[in-house]
Amino acid sequence: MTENRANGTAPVTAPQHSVEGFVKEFLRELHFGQGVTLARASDNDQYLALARTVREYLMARWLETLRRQFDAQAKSVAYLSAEYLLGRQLDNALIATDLTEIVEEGLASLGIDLATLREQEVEPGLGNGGLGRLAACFVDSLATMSVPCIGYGIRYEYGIFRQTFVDGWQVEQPDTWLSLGAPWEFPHPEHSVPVHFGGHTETYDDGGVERTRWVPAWDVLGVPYNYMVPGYQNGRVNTLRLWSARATKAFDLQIFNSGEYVDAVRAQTFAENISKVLYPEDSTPQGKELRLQQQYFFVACSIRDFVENVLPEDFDLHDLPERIIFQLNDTHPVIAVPELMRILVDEKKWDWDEAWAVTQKCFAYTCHTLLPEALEVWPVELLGRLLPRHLEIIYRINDDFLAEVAQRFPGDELRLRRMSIIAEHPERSVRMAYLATVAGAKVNGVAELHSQLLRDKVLPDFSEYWPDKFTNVTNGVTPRRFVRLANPALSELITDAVGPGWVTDLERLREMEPLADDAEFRERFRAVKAHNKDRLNALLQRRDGITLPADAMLDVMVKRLHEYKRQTLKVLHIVSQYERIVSGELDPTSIPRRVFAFGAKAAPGYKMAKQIIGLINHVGAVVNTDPRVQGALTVVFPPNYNVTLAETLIPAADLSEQISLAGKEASGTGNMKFALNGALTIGTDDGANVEIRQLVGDDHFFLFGLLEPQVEQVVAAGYEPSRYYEENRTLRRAIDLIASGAFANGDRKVFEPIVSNLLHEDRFLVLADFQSYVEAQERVDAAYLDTEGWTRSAILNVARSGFFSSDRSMWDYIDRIWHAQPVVAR
Ligand code: NBX
Repeated sequence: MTENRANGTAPVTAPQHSVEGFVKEFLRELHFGQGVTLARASDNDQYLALARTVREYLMARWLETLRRQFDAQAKSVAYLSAEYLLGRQLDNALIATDLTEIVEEGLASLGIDLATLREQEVEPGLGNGGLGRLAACFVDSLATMSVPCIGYGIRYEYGIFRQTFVDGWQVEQPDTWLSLGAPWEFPHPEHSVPVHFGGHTETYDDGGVERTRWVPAWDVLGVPYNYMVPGYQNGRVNTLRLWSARATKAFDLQIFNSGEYVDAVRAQTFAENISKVLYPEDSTPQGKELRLQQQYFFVACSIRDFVENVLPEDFDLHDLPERIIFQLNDTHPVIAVPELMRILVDEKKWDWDEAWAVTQKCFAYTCHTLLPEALEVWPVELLGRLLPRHLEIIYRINDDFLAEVAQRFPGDELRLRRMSIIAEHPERSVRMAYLATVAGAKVNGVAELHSQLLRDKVLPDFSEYWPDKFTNVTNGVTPRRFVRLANPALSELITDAVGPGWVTDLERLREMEPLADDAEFRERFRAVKAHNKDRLNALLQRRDGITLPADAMLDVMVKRLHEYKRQTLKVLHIVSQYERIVSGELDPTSIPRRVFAFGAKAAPGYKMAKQIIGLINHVGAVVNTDPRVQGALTVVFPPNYNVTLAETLIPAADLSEQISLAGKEASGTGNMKFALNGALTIGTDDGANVEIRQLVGDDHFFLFGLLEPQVEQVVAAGYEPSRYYEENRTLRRAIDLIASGAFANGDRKVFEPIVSNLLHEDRFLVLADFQSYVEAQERVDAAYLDTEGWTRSAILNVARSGFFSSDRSMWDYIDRIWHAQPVVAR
């Protein structure tokens, strides 16, 4: 090591962990970082200076973590995910460093309110929903568990769109999260990585060996932006490395030299488009060329980065499986498989079999869906045009694989066709889930039921072929963000009950169980809920001008808008309650007052989903203002549901709606967040609901609906939704009311597509489950009237949900898939 570098190991120290220490650093950042005096500083100046100050407290830990991990030569997890739905960074950094009180006091001494600065931060919404949020929870847990992990992804300039409503209909606005400054990121343009596209392949003679090389047509640069992933009060900070696309110099100059200045600039824009925007479809991939460019772009950068910058210089790549596991978050990064093969075979000049043996040990694949239309396929034509060498490699992988299958199942042509990575119809394309399954050392689903269905329904031939490859890891959520940060009042109550250790050892919540029978504790628990409702009310008033009625049950359904999730079922229930009230059948004073809260973004091109949003808002406009309802039913739909809103909404909820058709929701993770915050669930036997119900107990969960095998039977028997309409009077009246135009100023056409879809198609059996849902809602009403009983159930939900910590998920991945280790001190 050079003298210079040795000097570089001198300790980096954090600012003093005290009010004075903080204030001094904060003012320094304000003066020298922002270039303003306190007297003239805007809220944004103050926020940026605060963020940079907090960053300083993390810096020494970050550098130390890197040093330790390098010294330990430990196995790292490289989490490859096209999405990270991070949420705001400031509060998370404050709890990780235990600085909240110091900062609050220090700012107050300068006449600044921390809460105001908090509101300045625009959350990085670099994901669509569950899959992206899961990635964020996982990197949080690994940092907290001191497990070496690099999260790799894309630094989208525009994250998930900002949703607004115009007359109740969704209108999308660009998410300009970077526009007021990005204090949490560390760009490293000096570590940029070139990524190539297009062109052709050719063979050449390499000293008697015939080899292939790729002659690409164009390239871009990937610029890494590092983000801190602080562990919770453990001195660790892991790294999230997101790639941003820049035009390469060569690319510029070539055109520039020809005097075409404008074209050169345009070309630059073209290259930079790659990381411009997150695709907002969360379940029906659009097969767009730019999306495939995004996928290859970030995995090519990530593999190159790991091999060249993270591993020591003289590292023997034959030992790669001892140092890395690339976890594929769904199929989005699976092009990494042929990329690693290309590096080993074409660049390092290894034998194919030697390369394949290593590659197969370096990847594992997590599937997040059961919907056939959500399984990614890329047309061969497109893949071959963009990545010709990768397509050849995929063909070779497929040929070798099918030859193996043919040996084990001689003459079974149909099986070969079913298992081929290449589909022939409707057009020749690459099935990315099959490629991931063939290449991955392990394949996992995200809840017990999902993993079972994945084996039995989605990949049955593969699970027969490799029974040991398939495993389950039930999802989890980070208790730091979703309890400690989002619900300070409950956190205090829990800490009083079981001590502070629960934040990193969530099974400790069990120790609260006996307190469910303690009347005083229940009283305190209710006070926490009431406080959280006040907090939500204040936020919604400020944010959207929405006022919640006092003393109402808060019934919440927040998640992406999708037909399989069945927001429509909840709307039908609301409409039917409304209809029964106005027709005199139901006395509104006989049921608990309820607020029905929705939060959901629809993919911009998903017409039916947007219709459903319109319906919810229009039903709300009528129900909320009809005096006959006497305030018994209130519908609220704050726009732009995101992580930040979730953090205030979920802790206030009494009832959690998890009502997908059985066999369609892979896991769900919102369901876990609600249970951990003391909401009771009304839900189907789907995804992780199954495990939630098993853990919290039947008496504390409102189950309804067909079970997965029954769904299959109903569908196989030829499902006719109109029969349910004809036979169920309550249902018929609700649908008729919608069809009558009652929620569209008498215009029958507006919601006709929804009505006709329900009556004639109803792919997700909304009508079949309606009666069962209504009955479960009646049980909810009755249970809510028993205040003490309800509180008891809510406390037991919290106490028994420790299993759903993402720390536990991470231990399961380590145990079943990764075989990595925490790097412990010294
Ligand atoms: O992943 C979700 C599932 O629907 C949930 O059941 C599950 O809990 C969660 C985490 O495992 N899937 C999801 O969020 N998918 C996407 O967001 C998505 C995004 C882009 C895309 C396909 C799916 N092309």
